[in-house]
Amino acid sequence: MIDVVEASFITSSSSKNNLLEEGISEVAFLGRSNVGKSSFINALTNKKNLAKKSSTPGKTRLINFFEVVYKNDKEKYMARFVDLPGFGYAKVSKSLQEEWSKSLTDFISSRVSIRTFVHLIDARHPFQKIDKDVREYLNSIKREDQEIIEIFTKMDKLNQKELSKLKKEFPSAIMISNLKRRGIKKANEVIFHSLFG
Ligand SMILES: Nc1nc2c(ncn2[C@@H]2O[C@H](COP(=O)(O)OP(=O)(O)O)[C@@H](O)[C@H]2O)c(=O)[nH]1
Ligand SMILES: [Mg+2]
Repeated sequence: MIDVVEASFITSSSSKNNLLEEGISEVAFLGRSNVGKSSFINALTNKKNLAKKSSTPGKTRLINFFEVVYKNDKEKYMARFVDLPGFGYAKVSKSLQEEWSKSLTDFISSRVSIRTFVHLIDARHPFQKIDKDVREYLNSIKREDQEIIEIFTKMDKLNQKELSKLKKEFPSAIMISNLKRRGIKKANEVIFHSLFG
């Protein structure tokens, strides 16, 4: 049994300046604005307001770092959650290149401490171009020691038929609902295992 027993905000920074020093294994969370990224970080850590649910204007381009302590039967494990700026807010989805600054892609591709990419996708819109671009981008930069985990959010918004269709299309994906707290335990375990084996 894996649990998050402690979680706290460390700092915000741009992708260029005042970056937190490397060292502790990190999970980088990415997804379109409004996909449920903040809610998911709160659900995983069992804290209502750790990641601000509605993004503060002006702060949305910042990277937020959180310290997280996992515990299993016997040991504690330190990790960090890295909340990356959301993308695809504009109605017309721009390309990743336009959305993400060079400094952000530099950060994502060069940060040694990132062990796991968690790519969040809205279960109601699984085939958006921007998510396809993110999938391709992550696969192109992924190192041997890194893992990509795709997680579909807002599964409570799908009916049984839509759910089974999604599961057929993405057999290995994890489905969650922050609202109903479905799939959160499983997600925590998969993320923990990607970090610590
Ligand atoms: N129905 C439903 N709504 C959700 C879920 N997760 C988040 N939301 C809602 O979606 C909106 C955006 O959530 P937020 O966590 O701020 O998304 P972010 O922009 O990706 O950080 C908020 O109104 C949340 O309450 C979910 O699993 N199910
Ligand atoms: Mg957010």
